[in-house]
Amino acid sequence: MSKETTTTAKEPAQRAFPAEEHAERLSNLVSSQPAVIDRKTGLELFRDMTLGRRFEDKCAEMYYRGKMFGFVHLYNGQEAVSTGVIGAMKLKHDWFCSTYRDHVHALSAGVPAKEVMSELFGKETGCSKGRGGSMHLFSKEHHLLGGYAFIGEGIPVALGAAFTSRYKRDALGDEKSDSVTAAFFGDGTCNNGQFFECLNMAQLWKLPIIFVVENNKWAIGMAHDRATSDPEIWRKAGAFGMAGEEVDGMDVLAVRGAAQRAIKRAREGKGPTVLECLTYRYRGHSLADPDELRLEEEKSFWAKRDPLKKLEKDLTDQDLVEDKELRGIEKEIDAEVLDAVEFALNAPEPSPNELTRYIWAED
Ligand SMILES: Cc1ncc(C[n+]2csc(CCOP(=O)(O)OP(=O)(O)O)c2C)c(N)n1
Ligand SMILES: [Mg+2]
Repeated sequence: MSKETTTTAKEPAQRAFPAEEHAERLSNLVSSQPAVIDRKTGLELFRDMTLGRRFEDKCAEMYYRGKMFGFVHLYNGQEAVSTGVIGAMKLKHDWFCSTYRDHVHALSAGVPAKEVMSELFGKETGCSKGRGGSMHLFSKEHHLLGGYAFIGEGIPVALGAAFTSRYKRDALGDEKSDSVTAAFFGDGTCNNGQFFECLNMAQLWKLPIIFVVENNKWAIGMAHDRATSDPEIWRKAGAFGMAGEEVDGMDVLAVRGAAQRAIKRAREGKGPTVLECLTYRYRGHSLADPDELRLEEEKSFWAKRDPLKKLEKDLTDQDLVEDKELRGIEKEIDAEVLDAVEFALNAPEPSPNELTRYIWAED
């Protein structure tokens, strides 16, 4: 007797546009138990998401004006994931690991906008002292384990941080060691071996880690469901006996609710979670990408689900905030982003005499 399993995934050709699969999944999503928030938290979430959005818009402007060099990958559209997950964690206590699309994760983790902007300008005042640039943001102070240009490269690094947290408590007897690590990466990255190897190790040792998959449907120009055997990435957790959850990644309260469940599980020593957030990037893969592959129909489907507008509606529907408060926050953020640009433009370049500095740790 043999057993057979079947997949429910449809053939890509049956769909009107590649991201239609997301639409089907979103409409079938089992109740995602969104986070319940108070007014203060609502304003913090709005502030963080607005900073993420406006910071990235300013980066695009600076890049096209020739102030920023190299590859720059923006996060517009995905803000609810960074804010939803990092905003539910303890800053400077928990750990975060990013990819080349790292500016907004750094901001959510508390790295000041002027330090992120300076880094993008290659200045000494940048969070990586101007040596990293857009894809390599690090901050020891803010527990940002880095942005990584190679896909999947950060996942084992994040696993190491989660292992350290457990080792300190279980082997070295530090009972206060309960930090959780969030590793962010994309749908395309989940087809790489490191993803599976790390899932195995994390579950074997019940490590306090959340594998946050930002499924934006595309890996550069490759549509997700053309590249993977089962497009529902959260289900792959099941192969390792691990918890997995899918969530509307355009809804910050839904992401926060799911993140809170995963964080609780991790802090209590119950192990890791794969959290798949269904989201979309509004811009091309990088600012060098003319973004000609994706259909207008698909883009407008996602534009209607804008995460900032969704949060604004939730906050005003619940009578938690007034419209003018939100407009006031936007003005403050615009000023903060402009300050960051001024600061970065006027900051010094790293000295050529210090070319090899920071290659090794200094103490
Ligand atoms: C190991 C490795 N292989 C290939 C590449 C080239 N590459 C850069 S981005 C990318 C797509 C990644 O897509 P995804 O993980 O979905 O992240 P997204 O860009 O959508 O945020 C690829 C294949 C790379 N950077 N590293
Ligand atoms: Mg992707």
